[in-house]
Amino acid sequence: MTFREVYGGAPDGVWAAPGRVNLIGEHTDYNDGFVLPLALPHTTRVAAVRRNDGVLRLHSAQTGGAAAPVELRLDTLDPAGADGWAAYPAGVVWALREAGHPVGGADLHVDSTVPTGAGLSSSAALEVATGLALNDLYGLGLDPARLAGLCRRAENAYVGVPCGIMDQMASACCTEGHALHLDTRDLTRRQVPLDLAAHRLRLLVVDTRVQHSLGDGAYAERRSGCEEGARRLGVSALRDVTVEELDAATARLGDEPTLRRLVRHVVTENRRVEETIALLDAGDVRAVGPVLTAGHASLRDDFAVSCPELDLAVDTALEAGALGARMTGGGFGGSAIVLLDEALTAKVGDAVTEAFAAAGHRSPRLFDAVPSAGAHRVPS
Ligand code: GAF
Repeated sequence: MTFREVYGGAPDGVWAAPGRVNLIGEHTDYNDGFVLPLALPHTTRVAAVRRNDGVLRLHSAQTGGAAAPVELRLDTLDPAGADGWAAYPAGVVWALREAGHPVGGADLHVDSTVPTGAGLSSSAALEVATGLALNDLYGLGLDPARLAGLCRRAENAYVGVPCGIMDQMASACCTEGHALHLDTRDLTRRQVPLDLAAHRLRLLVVDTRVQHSLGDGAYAERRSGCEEGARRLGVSALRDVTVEELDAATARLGDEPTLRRLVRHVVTENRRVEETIALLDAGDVRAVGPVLTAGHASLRDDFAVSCPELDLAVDTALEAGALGARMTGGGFGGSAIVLLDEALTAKVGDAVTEAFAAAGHRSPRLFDAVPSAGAHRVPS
């Protein structure tokens, strides 16, 4: 159903926010580290109308044709009652109001092409599109980074998922043709040109269709392990440990193999982001491949967030000639990315699809990650 079919009128506007893949820098954002995501062409669109009676109505084209919108009163919004997809936009309204922004109600209609549960930030896309719509409708004047921060707060405190800031910042701040180099400690950022076509390269996304969820405890466990590691090493975050200090640092963790591995992943992953940036700045995009693959090995062996389907996608792509491959996002399912010569696209894609069939896995979904625009108002 469209906005008009649900609410019986035209929206004041339509706002779009993209999903993302992360090129490198995984599980570094809640350690004050570096990340390098890019926005996908897939977006979540929020059509919205302002209302001033303290009522929030929410409807999604993805919820199987339910005719009636979810209706909530703003003065009763409460994290304890958050449930289902509506918790994300409701959480954004809650976070804006908690921060003192005068949001008085809205009718929202959501439609999305971002695959859900695929580790491609469909949640952040929904939050950021909602936040941008309210920012414009109520003239709040929030810049993209502040908006991303409030969307993250919605996810942490209202929905109850302890994510870092990468996904909301990627959705809000990426630009077409670039990856976003973000320092998650102070949110300084730089747009890094990523012209794959000029190098006859492609970045393929392999959605394994193993549903990934950050809410089931394994993500929170990794996060608190990292915080424990930082505490024991006497630093405010693992970002403060360098690769040169790593051996001494892990030795100090003593007989704690799990903690040592978590620390090693984060410290080496921050270095891999720096290496990738240096290669991109030097125009040596092909050389990024092995850095991605090393990142996958670290997530698989040290951080233990991969799964058989992600490993199969990565290994098969590399055997078929890809330059590099890794899981992307939080892990435990979701998607892998593959950097490859554009001439090898069909060969690598077919090899992965066949390997999944042979292993008895669901058929993966494959598509191109073209560095796309961040959140914006859709011209009417
Ligand atoms: C998920 C989280 F939402 C991000 O904050 C980040 O931690 C990522 O997993 C892992 O890099 O996407």
